[in-house]
Amino acid sequence: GALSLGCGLLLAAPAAPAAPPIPLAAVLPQPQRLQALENQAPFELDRRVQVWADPALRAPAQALARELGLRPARSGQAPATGAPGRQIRLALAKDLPAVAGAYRLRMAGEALVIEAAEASGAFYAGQTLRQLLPPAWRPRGDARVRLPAAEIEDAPRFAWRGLMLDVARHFHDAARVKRVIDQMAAYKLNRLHLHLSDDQGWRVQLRSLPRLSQVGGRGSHSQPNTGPARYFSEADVREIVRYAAARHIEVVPEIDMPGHSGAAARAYPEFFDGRVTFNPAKPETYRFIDTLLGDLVRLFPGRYLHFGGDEVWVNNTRWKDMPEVMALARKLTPADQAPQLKAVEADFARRVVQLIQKHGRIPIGWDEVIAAGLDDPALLVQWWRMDKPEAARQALQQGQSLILSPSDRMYLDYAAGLGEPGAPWEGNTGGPVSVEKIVAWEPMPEGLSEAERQRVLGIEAPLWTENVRSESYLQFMLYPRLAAVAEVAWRQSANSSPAAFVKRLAPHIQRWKAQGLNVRGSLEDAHR
Ligand code: TNX
Repeated sequence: GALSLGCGLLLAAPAAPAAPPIPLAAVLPQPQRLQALENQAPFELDRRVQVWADPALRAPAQALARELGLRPARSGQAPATGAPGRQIRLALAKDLPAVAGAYRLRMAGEALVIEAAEASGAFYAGQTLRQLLPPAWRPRGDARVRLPAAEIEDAPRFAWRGLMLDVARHFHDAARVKRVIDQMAAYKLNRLHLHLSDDQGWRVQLRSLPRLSQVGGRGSHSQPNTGPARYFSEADVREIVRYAAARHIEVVPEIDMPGHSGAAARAYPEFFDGRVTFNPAKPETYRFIDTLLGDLVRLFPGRYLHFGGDEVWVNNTRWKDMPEVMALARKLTPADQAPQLKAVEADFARRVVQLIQKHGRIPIGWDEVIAAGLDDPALLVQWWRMDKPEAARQALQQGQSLILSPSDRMYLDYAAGLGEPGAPWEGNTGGPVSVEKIVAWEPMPEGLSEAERQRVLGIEAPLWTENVRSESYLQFMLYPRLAAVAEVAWRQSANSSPAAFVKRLAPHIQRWKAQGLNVRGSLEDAHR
């Protein structure tokens, strides 16, 4: 720091002590290769550092400059001669593994160099860098941080690194969702699956079917069908999608069908069974779904559309009491067999898959659709029933791709283990789900062919919200487990013990607390 005197003389003020960085070993998720450069000088980060970027990496460079509180990035190469001073440089590299998100970060002496083949890699390098900064660090005045000389080479294991948020049981608004996106980005997650509809609420405004949100948006799990309608407006959706995309996160909308559809049934009962399940026997039902999907794809620009397909039978459909549905069952079942509603379930799902494909999207369904008989290889299957591994295997054998969400490792609505409420039903399906249990998980099933392994796209952790109303409880359920989910999605293998992972978490918990998040640390936090 320098003190300017009236006569133009500059007097050096004693420099503020450098804040200690977070240890390299604490970076989460674990980078593929991380090496301290023992004999080289540290890189000092303060507000004078300049950011330079290849034009192709301008967006992540600007984001990084902003996040670090530095002046906007400049395009091109720093001047080779003269005294350019300390710099962060973002450059295109061609010698990195051909995996989206790969990057190299080298910091020593005067330069911190980030190399990537595309923007997401540079963005993730920036997230790694941010993690090394002390929790409440800001580049003001004399503040500086001395980063140890090091080289990191990194790339994700899985292309699908997801979090699902149930905004149907209890609505969580766009501002809340954006705060979750901030943390997903910090830990390099890249898919945000929004469970937009269920029995308790319909949470997205669709232009052609206004009653879905106006009527179906009323109520929640704790206050069924009462109170003002709560849902994302078109503007909310655009803002969430834009905010996520700027952080290399794709939003995956889910409309659950044919079961779990009670909210839509309140709005347009003519297409339903009188309760919570679509009427599969009416041609108008499919026109309704077609209209709904058309509006949805105009709002959500991503590649995927999740149509649910789970728990049709758990949810007590009235199909067997509906003559037109039984007639359809007879038509779909071989003549020598009793009419089967399972055939109706499969037929419904097939038609919805075709409609989704007509709208140019890749369909995703929960693993129940495999038992129902869907074998279209274009279908992406989200496996959650940990006690039904055969469904996951069958999907792979049918040439389908998989997202792994087994409830015993990935269900964040389950208690984390300290005796907080969690979900009353979790005992049957593998809960509670602790940080240790998540990171001890090797997600790739054994005995797969190479082709099958390629079709295991990754993992996703759902946060169902029957019991999650407030943002503080939402945070309690998400943190720190979100970092454990990210670890399993990104790391190449479980190369450290769960206990070691818990140690690496410590500075992250400190940072979350500094950010004001309700991190699960003690049972009392659950009840704030
Ligand atoms: C099962 S997982 C459901 C959800 C519940 C969840 C609660 C899935 C596809 N269906 O509707 O919220 O259990 O743990």
